[in-house]
Amino acid sequence: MGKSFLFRLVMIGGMVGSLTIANMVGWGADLSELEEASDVIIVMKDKAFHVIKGGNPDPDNPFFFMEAGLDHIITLRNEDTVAHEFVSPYFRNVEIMLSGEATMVFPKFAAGFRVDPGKTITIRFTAPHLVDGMKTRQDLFWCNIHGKKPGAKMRGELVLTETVRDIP
Ligand SMILES: [Cu+2]
Repeated sequence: MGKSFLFRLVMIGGMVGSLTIANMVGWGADLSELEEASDVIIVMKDKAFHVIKGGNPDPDNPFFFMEAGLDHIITLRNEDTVAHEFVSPYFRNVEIMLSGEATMVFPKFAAGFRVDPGKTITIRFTAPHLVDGMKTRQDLFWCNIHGKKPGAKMRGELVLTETVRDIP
């Protein structure tokens, strides 16, 4: 695999309010290396999210964990024949670096990525700190095409926990 990536970032719905997704550059590593370095890997298949690393693999109840204040790498792989999205209110105020080919999407109160069939992307960001006294923070993530309605399959939860690992 080469070291160059195609970046196709398209703003849909316009930039709104406090959105600070920025600094979207590749960071020079191979996508497969990035996948290996990922603490969370999510496969989108059969119109469901399969969290195969870093969370619950059950597509009926997908969730994954992140630690507050630490760097995280998430790989998203679309193995379906239709495009899927990965959006969350969580990403509205997080600065994200993207590797791979995706379309940025900004549905109401959320932000995220649309990944075409057969494509893989990797995103890297620093998880925010928890507000004082909070042990965890939970946010929904969903596919805004197939998981918009409560009860739909393409909906899951992102769980931000207290920092457990040492910060170097
Ligand atoms: Cu979808």
